[in-house]
Amino acid sequence: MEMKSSAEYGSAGSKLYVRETQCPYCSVQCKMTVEEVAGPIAGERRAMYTVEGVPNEASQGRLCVKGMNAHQHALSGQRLLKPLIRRNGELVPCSWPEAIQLITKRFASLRDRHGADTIGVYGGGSLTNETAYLLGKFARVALGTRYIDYNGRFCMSAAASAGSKVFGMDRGLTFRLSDIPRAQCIVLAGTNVAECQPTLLPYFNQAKENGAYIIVIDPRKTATAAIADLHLQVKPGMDALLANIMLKIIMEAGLVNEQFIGARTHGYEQLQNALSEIDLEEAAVQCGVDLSLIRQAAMAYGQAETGMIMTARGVEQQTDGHLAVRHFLNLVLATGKIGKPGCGYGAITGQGNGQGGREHGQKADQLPGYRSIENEQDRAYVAAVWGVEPESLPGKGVSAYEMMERVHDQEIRSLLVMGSNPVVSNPNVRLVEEGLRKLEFLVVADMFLSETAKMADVVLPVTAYLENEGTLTNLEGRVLLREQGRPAPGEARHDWDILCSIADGLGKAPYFQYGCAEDIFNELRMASRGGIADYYGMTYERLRREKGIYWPCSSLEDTGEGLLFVERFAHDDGKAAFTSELSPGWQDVSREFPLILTNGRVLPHYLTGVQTHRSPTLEARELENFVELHPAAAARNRIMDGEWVEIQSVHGSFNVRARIKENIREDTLFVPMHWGGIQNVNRATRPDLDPYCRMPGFKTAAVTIRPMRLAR
Ligand SMILES: Nc1nc2c(c(=O)[nH]1)N[C@H]1C(S)=C(S)[C@@H](COP(=O)(O)OP(=O)(O)OC[C@H]3O[C@@H](n4cnc5c(=O)[nH]c(N)nc54)[C@H](O)[C@@H]3O)O[C@H]1N2
Ligand SMILES: Nc1nc2c(c(=O)[nH]1)N[C@H]1C(S)=C(S)[C@@H](COP(=O)(O)OP(=O)(O)OC[C@H]3O[C@@H](n4cnc5c(=O)[nH]c(N)nc54)[C@H](O)[C@@H]3O)O[C@H]1N2
Ligand code: SF4
Ligand SMILES: [Mo]
Repeated sequence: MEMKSSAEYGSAGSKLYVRETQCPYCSVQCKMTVEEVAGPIAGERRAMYTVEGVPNEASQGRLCVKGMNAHQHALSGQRLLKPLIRRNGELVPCSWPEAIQLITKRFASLRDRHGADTIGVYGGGSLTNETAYLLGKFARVALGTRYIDYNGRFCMSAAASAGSKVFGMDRGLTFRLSDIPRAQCIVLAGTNVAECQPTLLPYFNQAKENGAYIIVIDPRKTATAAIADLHLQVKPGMDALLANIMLKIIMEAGLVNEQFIGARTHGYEQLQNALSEIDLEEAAVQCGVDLSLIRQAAMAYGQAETGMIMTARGVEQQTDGHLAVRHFLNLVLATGKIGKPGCGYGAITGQGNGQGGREHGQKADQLPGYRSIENEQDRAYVAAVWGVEPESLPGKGVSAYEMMERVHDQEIRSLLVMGSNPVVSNPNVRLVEEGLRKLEFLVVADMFLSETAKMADVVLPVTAYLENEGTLTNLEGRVLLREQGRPAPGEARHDWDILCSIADGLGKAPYFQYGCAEDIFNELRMASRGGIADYYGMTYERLRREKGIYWPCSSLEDTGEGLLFVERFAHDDGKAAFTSELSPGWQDVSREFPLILTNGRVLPHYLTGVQTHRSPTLEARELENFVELHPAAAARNRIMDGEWVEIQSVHGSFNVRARIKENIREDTLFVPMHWGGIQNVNRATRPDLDPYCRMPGFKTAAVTIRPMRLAR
């Protein structure tokens, strides 16, 4: 593997000077420089760094506190620098050849004894497109297993499947970020942009300055709700119904766009019939929102000349997440607010490569370019690119949580985890932990000894965002090249390089011959060519020069599409599909478990916190987990501000500190997801999945709460 010499990293001699990199965290993918301004002082380990935003189309030079401090984890003394292997119950350092030999021996033996499907692969949305692509190829070609899925199942699956069904294509935003200020009405449903994509907030403020009316739908008055003209404090899990109410009001007010509906959609009549059954008053009570407020929202969106609807995990991480998104898309289609400037739908993607990560084959049913592993033509095309027989490609596997169920049932006996911390981030983690303990062989590739890595038989140290090269696709569908900024520390290796070594050990070297990430990208271009997510027209050289290109991009001359669906949708007939199937809702609370537990994020931490807990500046902002609860709920449950509480569902319990706040509904508790162990909210989330996309119902669980001082 070739590394640049240190001199090329900047003019500051041995000091760290990364001319341009990209934030490793969220989907905006802000560009930045990192510079060491003072080296470690004798006797002290600390050095000082400045981080500056570099203008790119999305972030326009802004950074949030996470991006500004991301280098702290990458440069942390806790980085894994050597492979680790379990001996006599302890993880101890070993050499790379030893680690790779053991992995290939165990994988080969499992495959030969029990079949390739006893080995599972579990990826992540932080991986570059190159690694995500290679992981999919590795599972199908090197291992021959059907079992591969990734953490994006918990993130993007509801919106992705809804977009595919309704539009025939799934891309986070159907518009450019720069179109946001042109919208006259913006609906932000279950998305807390202010904390989760902070550098996007100025786009919304700009829209506000231009006179836009902003509606936020969230059970809490979040920092995002603070910029809204109207806040609908919906009961968790009721978004699908809320969207139906809004549409029925719009229909009754005659604000639908008949011309658009006739020319560009189908299924409207069935939808009208379905909605006729909804009683507005009753439905509003079920949603926990005054009908007059919903009416105000519906009229504002319906009457506006231009408008956008955006959803994120609040709407999507539900057992009806797929339908909930489709019902918001009904609103978009019925008013014809798509395919023109200032209009459209956006699923705000989550992880740095939440978008690209779902396009190139780490999903159970997918091949690169958004091709389907169940479609004969798609299989034949990709098999030809890979130089294998189509019949040799396995069929589709199962979703991330279902893989964990199969691990628990010992149908899957070995797992390779790359870029995820599933023992913290899965729902119902008690089952996941039990399952992982039963594995015969667990391999984890990570920068740190995460909670999952601690359980592994082999841990492989990987390079961080400053050290590897590759492309990532931001929430707009814009592909960005992140260049290598510094050499790998210790013996850390690139994810893709590790996959090639294991493939080599399994006798599949001829299919895994790459000298650098760019070689993999060039193969990805071919594999995605002609697919929905077509990257064929992009090259590293173009990405460098043009600073990012939207997909689809089918030729070297193609400049990519920023604004989608201007003339036609991506289905064969060019039309978009309305949805008339109403949501069954969720099981709701009970007398025994009377409160609704929802969850999500806070500004300074990222996902399971493996990275941000290792950044002193970020960690100092939130040291421990907490539950946000309303004063009335606190009083009813005899809870004082700041005290430790236990929250329990039928699936399990966890302990956190109480934070009493007026900003949340009385019937709802909110707990961040950034802590593992006893503070992990996922000890109480439920295993139920959306039947369409297998998204877990993270955002609703029926629970009780009580102070620890009253614990039995
Ligand atoms: N600081 C920070 N930023 C992040 C991340 C992070 O961990 N930390 N993670 C990144 C990733 S991977 C993702 S997926 C995104 C997630 O970005 P978001 O989806 O915006 O984040 P969440 O906090 O999970 O949920 C958003 C909001 O949904 C609300 N909510 C909860 N239940 C419901 C409901 O039933 N209906 C409605 N309408 N709203 C509900 C919550 O109160 C919360 O304010 O953020 C990305 N950015
Ligand atoms: N209750 C609840 N649970 C949730 C959610 C929620 O809202 N509520 N959100 C869900 C969502 S949207 C998501 S995206 C998931 C995320 O859940 P996880 O997949 O567990 O996410 P991370 O905490 O980012 O874990 C990523 C791991 O990969 C490592 N890593 C980072 N970059 C790389 C890399 O380039 N290569 C390798 N090999 N490793 C790397 C990190 O150090 C870390 O250990 O959580 C889901 N779980
Ligand atoms: S976390 Fe997101 S908004 Fe913040 S700097 Fe990183 S990419 Fe930008
Ligand atoms: Mo996510």
